Amino acid sequence: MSEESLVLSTIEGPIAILTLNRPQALNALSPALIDDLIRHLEACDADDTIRVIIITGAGRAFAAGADIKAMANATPIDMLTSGMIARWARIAAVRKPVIAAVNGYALGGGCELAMMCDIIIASENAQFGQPEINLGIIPGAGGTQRLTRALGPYRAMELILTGATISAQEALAHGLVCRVCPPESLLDEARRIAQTIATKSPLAVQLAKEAVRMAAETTVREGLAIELRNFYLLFASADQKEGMQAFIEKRAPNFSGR
Ligand code: CO8
Repeated sequence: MSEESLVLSTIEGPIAILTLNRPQALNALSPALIDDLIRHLEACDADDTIRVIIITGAGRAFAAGADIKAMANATPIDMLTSGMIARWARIAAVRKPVIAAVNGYALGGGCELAMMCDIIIASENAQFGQPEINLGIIPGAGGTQRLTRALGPYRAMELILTGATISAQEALAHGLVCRVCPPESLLDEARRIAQTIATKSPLAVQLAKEAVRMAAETTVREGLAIELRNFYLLFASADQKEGMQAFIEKRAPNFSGR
């Protein structure tokens, strides 16, 4: 683990903890940081020993957005050709479950990054928002869609048009966040959730993630079709046989990932 890295990676058995590490810039998501994050995420996704990924931020922010200084003089063509959109799509394409442990500001691209994760937990001092309107732009990495699904159209519209932020408690009330805890116990809480997921069949976890994602990304009819396909598919796995046999034999299952 190098202290200079823009993303620090700690492996704890089946859990990888990735820490955004530009605290002096509130973890603003520069192209280099995003590239480093993608490199780590894709390495974790390819590593069979890792079951769950946690993303958090060093210092007082999760991430205060895309790097404004890096974008300030960009032309539309720069934005198009920089590969920025493709980069963000690679974050959302990770197959393993990703938990965002939001330790402070999650603004703009930082809020969008959290919403690309599968589970969001927050410390009591976390703040969520899409303040792009204050910069003369709008969210570009999914904020108008994912925040609207999480908060409902009226509260999301208010936040996106005014640039206001919401607290961890309000995010909890809306279901954007599933748990709020004191800052000092945030990572332990994320680890607890990750450990529980890590005991399940990784195949079932991956196919469940895909099916749940469909609920937000497609129609109910298409989502139901994916759910059914994945449900049937799991009956081809050794883990399904093991899970059901273990239940019948009143013992804990031993999932192999096959
Ligand atoms: N980009 C670059 N630098 C930042 C950013 C950022 N988003 N946020 C904070 N910083 C830097 C500050 O410039 C400052 O650096 P320096 O010390 O060199 O001046 C340092 O971090 C500390 O920040 P502050 O002094 O401002 O700290 P405060 O505690 O006073 O304020 C805030 C904290 C309220 C979080 C404030 O920093 C802020 O408003 N930050 C900007 C938030 C924002 O507007 N975010 C949205 C950015 S745009 C975006 O995310 C679009 C995503 C689009 C993706 C599209 C892909 C296709």
